[in-house]
Amino acid sequence: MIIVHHLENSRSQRVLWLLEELGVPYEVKRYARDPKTMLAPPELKAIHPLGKSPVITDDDTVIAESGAIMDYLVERYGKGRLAPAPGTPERLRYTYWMHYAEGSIMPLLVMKLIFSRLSKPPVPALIRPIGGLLAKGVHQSFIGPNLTTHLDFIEAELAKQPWFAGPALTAADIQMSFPLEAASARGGAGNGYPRIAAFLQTIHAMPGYKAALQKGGPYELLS
Ligand SMILES: N[C@@H](CCC(=O)N[C@@H](CS)C(=O)NCC(=O)O)C(=O)O
Repeated sequence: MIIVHHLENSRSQRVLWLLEELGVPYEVKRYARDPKTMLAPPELKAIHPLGKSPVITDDDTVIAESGAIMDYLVERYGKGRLAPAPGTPERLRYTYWMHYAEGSIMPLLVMKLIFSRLSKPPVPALIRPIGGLLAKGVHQSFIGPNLTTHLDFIEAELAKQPWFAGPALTAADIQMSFPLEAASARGGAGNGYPRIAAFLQTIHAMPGYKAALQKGGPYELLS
């Protein structure tokens, strides 16, 4: 039996969506974030030493890291679904986006989130103005321009085909759903990105996506 160790309001939501699309039975073990720090609870470290989510167990096998989890599930349970055939240009695009999501765009979005918190509790009130100035500087000089470059790139790619790897939904779209949702929640993907907005609207209406939301419980992205 597959168990998804699911941290609330997190990247692991997309693992539930993939499992719904694959139609594989699974169990969800839900973990709450620390309300002050928003970090994962220590219990997750008992599953994998990094204590992050997602992490899944499939009987005795423990798999961490979203991309590795996606690859494992598609290879083991996909029966050829949700991934383009090996050796095709679509497969190369699939591999690219599967890695890009966590390797390129998520670090920027995590930085955006962390810097935005420098001017809010639990940072002591006295230090918040300095934190705010620091955050503004880093945003203007690094995070903002880089995010714009990335979102412009994604918008242009979605103009070429409806899904990231080609004409049909694949696990790469499921992997990319989280950074796009995070960008949208963190104010990075506003009105200037109609194709990204349409992509999000399309996936949010999909039965598998909705079923995953039911399984995972309330889902509200940190912003
Ligand atoms: N690249 C990793 C990132 C894992 C990660 O940072 N997960 C976040 C959830 S969105 C987490 O566990 N945060 C809580 C914490 O750092 O304590 C993946 O995709 O699996």
